[in-house]
Amino acid sequence: MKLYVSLTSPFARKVRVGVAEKGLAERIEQIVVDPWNDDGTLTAANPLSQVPALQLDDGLALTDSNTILGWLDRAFPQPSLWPHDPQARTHAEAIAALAQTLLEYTVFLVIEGRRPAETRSAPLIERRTQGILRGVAALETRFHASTGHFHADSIGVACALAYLDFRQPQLDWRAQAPKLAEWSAWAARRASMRDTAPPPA
Ligand SMILES: N[C@@H](CCC(=O)N[C@@H](CS)C(=O)NCC(=O)O)C(=O)O
Repeated sequence: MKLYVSLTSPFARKVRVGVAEKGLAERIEQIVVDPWNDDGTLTAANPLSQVPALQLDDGLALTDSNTILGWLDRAFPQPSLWPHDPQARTHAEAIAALAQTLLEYTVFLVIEGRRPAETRSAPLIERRTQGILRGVAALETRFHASTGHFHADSIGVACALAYLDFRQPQLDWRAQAPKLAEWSAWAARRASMRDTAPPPA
């Protein structure tokens, strides 16, 4: 199996963390590509030129971090990325979805920030920024910040907060989320998170 990643993509990081948590590092070859400047390596697996993409041994390529994590959990059920209890699972899925949209909003700010200043949409930047801050505030009260496991919701939240620190360090999310700040410091020390931290810019 081949996993196409970039070392700065938070979506790819979610999958890399999942691979590490499941102890699959030896079974999945990770290929580092630049989705914005691809020589055809990535588009052969993912015609949409996005990471992460997982090429299975039978040739089928899976795209999208959640689809890939879902497949990994079915193909290698232990340790599970989700709680067994249906109610707990629904809650975890709600949190994972919040974290995913937080990531999407943050990536939007990064992409918008790379455009010439006069072409940026100030209202949309403001809308996404406020959305991020409300999303973090919601996680502060809704996320069951456990240190007893590292399920897919935890992976998503940890990657989303770390990506905010990486790309939007001026956004002081910790001021409104002290519990999350403490948990995020714990998550950052986990081997799977330490080993997938983006390289210094
Ligand atoms: N929904 C996808 C999003 C993947 C995504 O947007 N990846 C970015 C890297 S952070 C990418 O490859 N961007 C290149 C592009 O959109 O052209 C997921 O969860 O995996």
